[in-house]
Amino acid sequence: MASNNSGLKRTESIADTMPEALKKSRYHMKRCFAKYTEKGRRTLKLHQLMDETAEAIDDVTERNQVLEGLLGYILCSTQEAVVIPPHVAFAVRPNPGSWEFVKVNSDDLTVDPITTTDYLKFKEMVYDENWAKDENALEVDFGAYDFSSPHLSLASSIGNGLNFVSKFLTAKLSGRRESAQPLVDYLLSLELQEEKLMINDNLNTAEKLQMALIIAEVYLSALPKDTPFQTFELRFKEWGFEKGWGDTAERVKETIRSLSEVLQAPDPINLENFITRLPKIFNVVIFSPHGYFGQADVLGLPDTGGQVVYILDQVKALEEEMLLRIKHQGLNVKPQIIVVTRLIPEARGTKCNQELEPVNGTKYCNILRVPFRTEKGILRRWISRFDIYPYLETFTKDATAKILDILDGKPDLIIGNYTDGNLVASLMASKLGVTQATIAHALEKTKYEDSDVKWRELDPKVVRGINVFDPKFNIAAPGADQSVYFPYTDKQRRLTKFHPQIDELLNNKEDSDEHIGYLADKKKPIIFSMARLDVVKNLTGLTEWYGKNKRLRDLVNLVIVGAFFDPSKSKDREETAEIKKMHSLMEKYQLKGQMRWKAAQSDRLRNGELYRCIADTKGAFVQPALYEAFGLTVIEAMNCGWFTNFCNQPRRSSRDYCGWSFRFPH
Ligand code: UDP
Ligand code: LCN
Repeated sequence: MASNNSGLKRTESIADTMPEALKKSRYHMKRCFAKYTEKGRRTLKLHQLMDETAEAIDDVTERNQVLEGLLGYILCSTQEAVVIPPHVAFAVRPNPGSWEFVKVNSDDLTVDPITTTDYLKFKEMVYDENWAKDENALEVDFGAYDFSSPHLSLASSIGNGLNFVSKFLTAKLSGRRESAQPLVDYLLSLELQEEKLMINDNLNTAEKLQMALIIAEVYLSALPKDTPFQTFELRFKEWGFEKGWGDTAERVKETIRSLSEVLQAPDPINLENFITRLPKIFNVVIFSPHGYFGQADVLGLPDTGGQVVYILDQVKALEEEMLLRIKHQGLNVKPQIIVVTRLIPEARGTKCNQELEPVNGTKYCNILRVPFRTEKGILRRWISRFDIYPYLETFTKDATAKILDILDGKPDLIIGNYTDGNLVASLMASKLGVTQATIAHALEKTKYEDSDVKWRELDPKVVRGINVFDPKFNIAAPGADQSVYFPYTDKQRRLTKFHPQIDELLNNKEDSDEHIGYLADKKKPIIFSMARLDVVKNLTGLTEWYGKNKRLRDLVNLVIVGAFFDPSKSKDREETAEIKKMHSLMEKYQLKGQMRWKAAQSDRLRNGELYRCIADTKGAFVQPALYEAFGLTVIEAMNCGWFTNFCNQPRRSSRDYCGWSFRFPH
């Protein structure tokens, strides 16, 4: 399709160019729009638009001709369309973070540009006309939070906020002493347990600081590189310097040089370097209130997926980095990271009823569990993450008191995960006046179809969401533990002790509580997927796709890992329905002999080896999620084998299928 050959110049809008494009293919477009509108009011997703376009222009050559130019580009960039005959409104996202809305009249193919608000109103008309027309209806617009700080402008810069901020600050510093005063004040504010760091009040102006830096650098040049900071600490103090510059003469000199250059002739790389070296963060709080947050026996329980794995890995990596930085800063302090979650008294054999639990593989990190409480007392059982919101304010208060007690003061950074974690993090951060970081890996809007119009069930109406061009956004992609997820070709490291169990897991023919189905022809490559059994994860979609495709069934086997088999054992509404659906698909397509469905697996080391054993069969890992077709399994699979992906392609004929696949070498 025509994304590289759109004929659309950067300065042209879709509303400007679409009328001409429609005119050129008027005959076919009339047929297409008649098709889109024939079923009356509804919303259409991209794959539906494409399917209906294909039905309306059934000659492939003619269809390709029409779709090769601008119209193909517009259709491919359409995220959804809303039909209220005779009109069809398109929400088009030509580039990340850039949206255009147009309304086409299917009778005469005229095109009108419309605003976001009008588009949302139009969409709401499909679901609730009274609400859409109500002038007093609640309208939430996050645009109001979009402060006047400068924003990125290029789509390619999205997620590189730090880089942008460094450039912006560099321009602000501009080498003039008076412009550097905010930086001096910031350095003066740094302290650890009420002891000053970096500089004291003797160096309270840029001029004094600059002079002292020159003297210090000359002094350090005469010392052996590995001279410990303590050797010249007193001399430094007299000049106005405190701890934090480095652990050796060499490192202190580097930091000093870096700041001298920032003050003299600022450049973004030096500035970022200098800021990275500053001793700022010693105690961190990470919120993940919902779910069973534990280190054992929680995978497969509701609301515990990548997030638990991700946070535990993140905590280990963060501690390692903090310890290294603190050492390099020449400080002697133990950093603390506290992961805060809810305490569940009825913990079903997990440790989720334990208040404090050290994080395995770390020195100073703990999980702190605080119960959900109302005036009636403590909530004893697990509840779905959709139902926890009424408890969060009290939870924040209780958690804040505990944290202040454990840390003996405020944390330096509060991190929120997921919507609930970020809500709690915001409440606590604004109460304590501490910086908040948001991990925006999964915000619910993108996970639930049409959640903006199903607001009665899900959320209030939202006009503009976050502005991805805000420099506060930085992409820090999650990774996978390389000691667990390493390439299948790394023969020396392969965990062969798991091979008998994996063989049993894949090949035992008897159905049991643990597995259903078997693989009659073991020589075939395996298509593999592993996830919780949520609707969004779409493991049932993959199964159906496989079941329907005779050629694929002849060529490869399917192995699915996820959930329990007995729907009555699941406490999660959605999971129960998916388990039932999986059973019925296996029955409907008679998949036994070609498909193996194995209950959720919680042994990470064995799972790593499982990915590699699938790679041995020259199979593929598939992530078939309907939305958010990313996640840790994708990264784990990538680490275990060679891969290709075909994500970002529009969903086409297979209605349920979209996602990533990782093909291991052939
Ligand atoms: N996982 C597992 N056993 C299972 C299903 C999943 O160990 O039966 C692990 C998987 O290896 C990954 C995590 O759970 O580490 C799922 O993370 P992902 O980001 O893919 O999905 P999420 O559940 O967070 O949406
Ligand atoms: C949230 C999700 O939904 C997963 O897809 C991610 O793997 C997880 O967070 C960690 O980033």
